[in-house]
Amino acid sequence: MIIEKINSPEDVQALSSEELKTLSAEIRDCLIRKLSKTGGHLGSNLGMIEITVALHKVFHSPVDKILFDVSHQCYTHKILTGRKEAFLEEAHYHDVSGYSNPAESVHDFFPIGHTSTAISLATGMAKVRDLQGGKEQIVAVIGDASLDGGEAFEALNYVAELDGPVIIVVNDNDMSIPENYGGLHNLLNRLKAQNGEVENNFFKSLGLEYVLVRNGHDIDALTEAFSSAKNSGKSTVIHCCTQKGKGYSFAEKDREKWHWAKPFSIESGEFLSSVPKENYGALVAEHLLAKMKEDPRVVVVAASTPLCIGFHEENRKKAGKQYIDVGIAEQNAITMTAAMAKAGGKPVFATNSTFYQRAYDQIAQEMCLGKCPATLLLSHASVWGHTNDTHVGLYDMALLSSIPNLTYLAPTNLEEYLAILDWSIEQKESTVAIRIPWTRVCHAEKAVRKDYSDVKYMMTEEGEEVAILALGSFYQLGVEVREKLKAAGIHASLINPLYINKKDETLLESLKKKHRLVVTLEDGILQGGFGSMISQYYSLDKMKVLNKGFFKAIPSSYVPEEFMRENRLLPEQITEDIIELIKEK
Ligand SMILES: Cc1ncc(C[n+]2csc(CCOP(=O)(O)OP(=O)(O)O)c2C)c(N)n1
Repeated sequence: MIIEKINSPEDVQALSSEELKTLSAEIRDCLIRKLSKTGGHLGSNLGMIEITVALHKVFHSPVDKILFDVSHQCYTHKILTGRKEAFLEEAHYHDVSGYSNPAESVHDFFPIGHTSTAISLATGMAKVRDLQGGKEQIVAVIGDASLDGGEAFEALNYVAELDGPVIIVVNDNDMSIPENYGGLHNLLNRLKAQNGEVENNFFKSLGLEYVLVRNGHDIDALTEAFSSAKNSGKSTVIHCCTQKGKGYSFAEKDREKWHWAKPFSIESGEFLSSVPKENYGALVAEHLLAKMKEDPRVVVVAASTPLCIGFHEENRKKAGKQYIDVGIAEQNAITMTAAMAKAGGKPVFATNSTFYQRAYDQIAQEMCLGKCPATLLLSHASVWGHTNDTHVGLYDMALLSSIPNLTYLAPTNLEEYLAILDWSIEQKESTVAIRIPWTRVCHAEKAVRKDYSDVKYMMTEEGEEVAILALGSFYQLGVEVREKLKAAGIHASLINPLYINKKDETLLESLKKKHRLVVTLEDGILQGGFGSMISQYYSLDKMKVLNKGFFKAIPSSYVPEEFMRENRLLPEQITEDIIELIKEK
């Protein structure tokens, strides 16, 4: 097999056109086989094989720099740059991460996982090249949907200022995770339909050359387009039309489902594990759809990740015009959401914790300064969410806690979650963010409150000496720790604080009567989070405070159980630490 002989891009450069085609077919088989065992970004990677092979045929990495946007589509690049064992041999499947990673190879330049960055990175590298009189090529590879992001637009704007060229390869598979939206996609579609010839080609009007490769799986056409752009010395957009999931029929048919696949049976196309029937995503979608039916002002806003709240295609259709997807454009999503709230709408924006980082300023300024009564839902905000360093959902509490006029709540079960959501949608005071619980679905033991305007923590078990404030997804951890302490003769109080960024001073004050240690448990980084707020509260008191959460250092990818152990967050470790502390007088 040719793939077995590929140890570096030079080996690709030595291959004939026919051999490159054979190599591509071998890579396709290899990716399907590996991903059927490990899961991963199957659809995006199957569509990128020929583009990547042609890039390494024409450009000389790592002197020429190939920069992948999101970098979720860089598996073929990894195979061609000395990491094939991680795709061919089961024992090595987990040797590489799913994104570009400079710790793995000199052919990877940035640890990247968020979208719309590649053109900006390319302009930065090109600027330094030009300052030093370098001649290397800088290539940004970006998906059609990732072009939506403001950062990509901003960088396209800057390209005209460069002395030397950058090459921008647009992999247009006509999909984001769900379908695409907006004028840019209309333009890409017109370009495809009209053989690259349209009036007012946006890329050309910005001063870039533009080339269409109608079949982005045709290695010869791709190598020709890449070589001419390279030789032209001009900044060029090469628009390559590809099929997401190319070569695996199930993935070609249902492109959304196969964007990221769980381990699956190659023959039947069935995923080997299923989502539990009862899950927070599906249940909240049902709830929101019912509210939308009753009230046309309720609008769900997505930024290309609607599945995080169960808005699959059927639900999107049911929601009709009350569902908006702005594309991968979190900043615009937040500002639009703020404006809708101001204009009398009842908008609910949802995405993953990690993607909110994009829009800190929009939340702080456009949304919260003006007290816009919008609802923000944060999913995957947990150690059990995404486990790659680019995607961890552990920073949001510190991030949002610093913003005035925002109430950030962490429900611990379904009934609490839906009650908070109902209250949030109807209240008119200011912005409310909700950290979606990231555990199996739990249910409330008692009726839950309807109004969350007053900051009230909930004492669920009253004890003495030790008080455990177990926040959100770590509430169950608090339950376990309390049980273990009980076995050791300590009857701790257990509290469900609910409010991540606000203090219930009445309750905190009352704890002083019977407790000498307060323990905070939070599913996020410690610095600037919930526990640090509680520590500050008691800073002038005798009360001891033990903050349990995560240190800021996050490994490039982690196994949750091990990561919990490293942070002394397993129930037995927390119990041990508590017992040790209360031994001291
Ligand atoms: C800032 C940000 N928002 C959302 C995501 C989630 N996400 C990952 S890939 C993707 C779709 C990318 O589509 P495209 O660029 O067209 O590449 P494709 O996967 O279709 O090849 C999205 C929305 C992300 N990684 N970063």
